[in-house]
Amino acid sequence: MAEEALVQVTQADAVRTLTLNRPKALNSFTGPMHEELRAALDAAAGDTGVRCVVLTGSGRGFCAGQDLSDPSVAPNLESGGPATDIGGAIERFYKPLALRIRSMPVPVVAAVNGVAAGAGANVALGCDLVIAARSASFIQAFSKIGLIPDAGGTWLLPRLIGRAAALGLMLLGDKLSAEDAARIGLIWKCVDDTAFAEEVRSVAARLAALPTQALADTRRAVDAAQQLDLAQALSHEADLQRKLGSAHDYLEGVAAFMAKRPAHFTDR
Ligand code: T3D
Repeated sequence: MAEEALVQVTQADAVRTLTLNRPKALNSFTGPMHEELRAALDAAAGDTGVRCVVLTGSGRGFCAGQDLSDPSVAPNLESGGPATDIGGAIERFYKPLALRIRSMPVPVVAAVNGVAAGAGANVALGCDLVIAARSASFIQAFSKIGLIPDAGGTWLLPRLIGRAAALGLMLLGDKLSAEDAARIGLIWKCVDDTAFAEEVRSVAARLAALPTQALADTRRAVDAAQQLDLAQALSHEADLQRKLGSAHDYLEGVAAFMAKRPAHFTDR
């Protein structure tokens, strides 16, 4: 019998959903799951029929971060010996994953269906929109096991919620409810569990119908602006706008506005 995929891939219209699928271990990351996720993201990036990606988890969790029982990263509890090179695992898996998500040519929605802990939380927070079910939660679990936040956490959290709140969450490692995550601006939205699937479907469909290149360039401009002064950011905006201004979607957007009809965006 074929082994079950560690990342399930489904498609509805132009929305591709990638579902982390190790529910018994709360979808925590192993090397093979990383490999499947990377391949699935690359495939979505290269498929012009995909205009939005949704990342979610199967079962009751979104992702509990690194699988701590994975011998390739766990310390040797019996001998008390050190772990293998954890930094190597980050360079090999988490860094490329965080950068892949951030450079996708389409918007990426994290649909956080349950607990998101450790690197699982930061992978979600690196997505463009984070929608969480009310029963979901976010935990910067790293300090509890003697590590620092990784998968981009130290970069993302201060930018999302400021240094004070970021350090509070990261040093104490407390569980943050989805409702509080939305209240402090860590995520886009918290929705009731009963409305969660429909909200994710509807937002993803809306994103898929919008001008894809402009959405990806909006993310690019926002990220670049973190490192630029105002004059540089204005120039970067001009460069991106120049490129978008000669694309089909701009022509279509303006034509649709003038004709008072819905726009049909197709650039990818
Ligand atoms: O190492 C490197 O490569 C560096 C990279 C590090 C990145 C990281 O992500 S470090 C942080 C790793 N994650 C954690 O420390 C979180 C560990 N998990 C938890 O604290 C809790 O499971 C949760 C708070 C997330 C959920 O708690 P709860 O009570 O709802 O569920 P549970 O009973 O703890 O977990 C359910 C099962 O999932 C359980 O297995 P069992 O007993 O039913 O067979 C548990 O062991 C398993 N599980 C949960 N998280 C992990 C895990 N198994 C392996 N690794 C996990 N991270």
